[in-house]
Amino acid sequence: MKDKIKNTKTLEDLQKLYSDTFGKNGTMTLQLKNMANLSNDERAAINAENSELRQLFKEKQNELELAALNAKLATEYVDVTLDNEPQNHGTLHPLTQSLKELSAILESFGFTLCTGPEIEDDWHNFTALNTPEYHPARDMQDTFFLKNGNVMRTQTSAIQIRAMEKIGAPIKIFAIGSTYRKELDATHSAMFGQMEGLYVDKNITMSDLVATLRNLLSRFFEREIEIRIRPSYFPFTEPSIEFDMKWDKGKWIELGGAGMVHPNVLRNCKINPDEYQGFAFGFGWDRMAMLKYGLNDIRAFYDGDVRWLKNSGF
Ligand code: FA5
Repeated sequence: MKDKIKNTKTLEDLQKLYSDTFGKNGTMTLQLKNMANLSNDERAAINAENSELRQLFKEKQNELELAALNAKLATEYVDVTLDNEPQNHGTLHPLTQSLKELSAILESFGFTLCTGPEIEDDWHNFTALNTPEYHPARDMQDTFFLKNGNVMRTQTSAIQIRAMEKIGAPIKIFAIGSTYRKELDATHSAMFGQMEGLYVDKNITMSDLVATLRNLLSRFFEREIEIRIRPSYFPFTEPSIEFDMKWDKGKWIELGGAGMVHPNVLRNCKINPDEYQGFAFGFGWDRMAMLKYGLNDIRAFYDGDVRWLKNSGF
C-alpha cells in the first residue's frame, strides 16, 4: 500500500486509492471496525499504520498539487509586455462635463438650481421680462414661434421669472438649459446652452455682480481671469452690461449679458423694487466649454459623432 501511494501519478488516482482505503468499505476502515477482538499489540499496530497511511496520503497530495500548479504556471503565464486589447471607455460629453463644473461652482457660491420648460409661453419668455408685444427688443432674438403662440425658449431668463413667481425675494438661483434661436454658423447654433444667475436681496450692487462673474470664470478656467464690462441694453436689466474675458494674446471674448434686474421685472413677479434689488446674468455655456477644451465649432457638440468626441480629448 505504501508503495502504491508513493507511485501514484495523478490526484484522481490518489483520490481513488484514498477512498479504497478510508472510504465506507475501505480496507483500513474495515480493519478499524473489526479491532474489538484483537490483542492490544495488534490494535496498536493497526492504529500506527492508520496514522502512517494518512500522513503518506497527505504528503503525496501536497506533492501532486504542487506539481499540478507548476505545470499550470508553465503554460498559463501572462506576458505583461504585450499590447493590451483596445478598451472603449465611455466618457462624459464635454458639455455635460462643463455643466457639472459650472453648477458645482455656483452651488458653492450659494446659488440653487432652478429649472423651467423649453417650450415657453409669451409671458415668461418676453412680457414679464419687460419686453411686451411690439417692443422692438423682441427682434434681438430670432425666435421659433409655435402655432399656439408659445415659443421655443430663446433665453434661460424665462426661468428667472418662474423662480421669482414661485419663491419671491430674497432669491439666489441659477438655471441651465437649452435655448433656441434661428441662427446657425460656427459660433451660433440653433440650439445652444445658456446659464443664468439671479440674486435679489436688499443692498445687492453691481460690484457683487462683477465679483461673482470674475470668480465664476476664474474657478471654471482654473486661473485668474480678467473681465471687462461694457454698457449694453437688455429690456429686463437696468443698467445692462455685456461682459468679456481676456483670452490668449490679450484678445477679449464676449461671453454674455448681465445687469441689475429692472424694477418692472421685479414688479411683474410681485416683488417690491423699493425694498429689493438684484443682479442677473446669462451666458452661453457651450462657448465656455469650447474655450476651456480648445474646440472651435459649436455645431460639433450636437452632432453626436463619436469620432469627434474621441478626438476632442475626452
Ligand atoms: C440673453 O440671452 C440674455 N437673456 C442674457 C441676460 C441674462 C442679460 C440676464 C441680462 C441679464 P444674448 O442674446 O446676448 O442675451 O445671449 C447671451 C449669450 O448667449 C451670448 O453672449 C452668447 O454667449 C450666447 N448665445 C446667444 N445666441 C447664441 C447662439 N445662437 N449660439 C450659441 N450661443 C449663443
